[in-house]
Amino acid sequence: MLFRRLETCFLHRFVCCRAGCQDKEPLLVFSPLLCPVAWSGPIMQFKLSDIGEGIMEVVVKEWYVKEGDKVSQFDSICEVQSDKASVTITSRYDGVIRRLHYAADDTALVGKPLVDIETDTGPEVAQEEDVVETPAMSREEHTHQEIKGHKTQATPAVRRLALENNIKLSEVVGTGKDGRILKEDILNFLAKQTGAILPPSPFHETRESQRPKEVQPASLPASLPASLPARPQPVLSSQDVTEPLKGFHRAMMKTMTAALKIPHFGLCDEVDLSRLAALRSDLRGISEARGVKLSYMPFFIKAASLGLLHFPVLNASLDEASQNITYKAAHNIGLAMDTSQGLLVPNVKNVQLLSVFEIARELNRLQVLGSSGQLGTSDLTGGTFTLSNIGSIGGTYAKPVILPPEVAIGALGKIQILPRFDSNGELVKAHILNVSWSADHRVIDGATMCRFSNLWRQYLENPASMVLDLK
Ligand code: CAO
Repeated sequence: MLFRRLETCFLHRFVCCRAGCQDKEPLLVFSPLLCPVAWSGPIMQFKLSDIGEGIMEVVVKEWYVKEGDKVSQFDSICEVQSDKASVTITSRYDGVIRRLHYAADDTALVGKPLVDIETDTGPEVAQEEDVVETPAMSREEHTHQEIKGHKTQATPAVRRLALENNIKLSEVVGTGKDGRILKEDILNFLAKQTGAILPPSPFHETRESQRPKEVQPASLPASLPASLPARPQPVLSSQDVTEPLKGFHRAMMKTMTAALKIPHFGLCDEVDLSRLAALRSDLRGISEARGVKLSYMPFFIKAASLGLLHFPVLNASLDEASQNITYKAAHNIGLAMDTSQGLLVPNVKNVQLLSVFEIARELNRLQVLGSSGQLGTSDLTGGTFTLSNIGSIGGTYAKPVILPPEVAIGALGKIQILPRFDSNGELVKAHILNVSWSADHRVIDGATMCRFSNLWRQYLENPASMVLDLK
């Protein structure tokens, strides 16, 4: 919207709430972009820039500022949520917030103004064009959008340190109050990436009671979610409630509607995990001493990857439009995760190159991020095959739905101790797991799915055999 200066003088009587202005009558819709009464700097319209993944709109989850607030560069302004992930928008400018273009829960459009900031650049008078022209989206602007699940709390200095080291704050777990990211967290993150041993930290912005944690792997299991969320509170309502689907729910609707077009082939089997249960209990202590919690999942994931080496068609992606199938080199194995934000499917990248221990470590990291709503886009995209361990919640059987463009998925039920006959015909207590596979029947036939399942089962029933095939 264009305002000429004179028009603005007139308008400001109705809309101006700037300090020093005589007329405080708030608020029509528009701020006094060129109010001459307390002029201090040009007002920049900050557009919501392209956040990739073809996302065109987001929901404004929360504003961290209100009109009239002072902000500095890199201060968090708001959190928006797309159907893929959450993004925290940070300020590009030092200045004062003059207008929020949306209320919380509104849908904001990529490319449209999000917030107006009166910048601190002195008394220079902005040209009209400067006021109304939004700066072109630039690479720099992308640095003001961080993908994560909730507000990232960090000081500008910490943000700058992250930026300088090319670290996404969304991937750093904050150890400060309320998950605040400290300089030590950035340094620890860097150290883990580079294998460096940290010097004693020169930074002391930490509260005394919140001494930075040293990089001790053994501290990781303690930060893992103790258990999955308990029973939700009962809701007794006197009337129906209708609300729009937003964020991840909207994504789920879109993905699952697309999945419905896929002709699913289903195959179920049971796996005797008795030997794996014994092996895991042997390895658990060793793994925990090295700072990593070892559940069954890393074995399930590694066995799947070993199987996929023999059946690459199951680790493929299908492009319906071009009728092409792409056999993926990387085994980026997704795992359905029950998180604070609902069902998400982060993936462990390049499982074909990882040991069981490395998979467990990565899984621990994803669980910590998932439980604090901090899974980032890189964790949530690029999956090539999925496992859904519903058994950790308690279900015995499930019918998994393929996550397009992937072509196969497995659902794992609850491991139960059940009576079975061993090879000598003796009745034994066996650790039984039910698995249900779904495959895209347009490209995968039942025999292939069944052979893969057999191989996966063999690896898990004789876990020592995995050692032979590990790289
Ligand atoms: N049967 C019995 N016990 C199981 C189990 C199973 N299938 N899977 C896990 N467990 C056990 C683990 O071994 C662990 O016990 P210990 O502490 O004795 O080792 C305990 O349950 C908790 O495990 P966990 O959930 O922390 O870790 P995990 O690696 O097994 O699973 C994850 C990780 C992310 C898959 C799981 O936490 C989760 O979110 N599951 C829900 C998945 C889901 O929602 N699926 C449905 C998708 S479709 O809507």
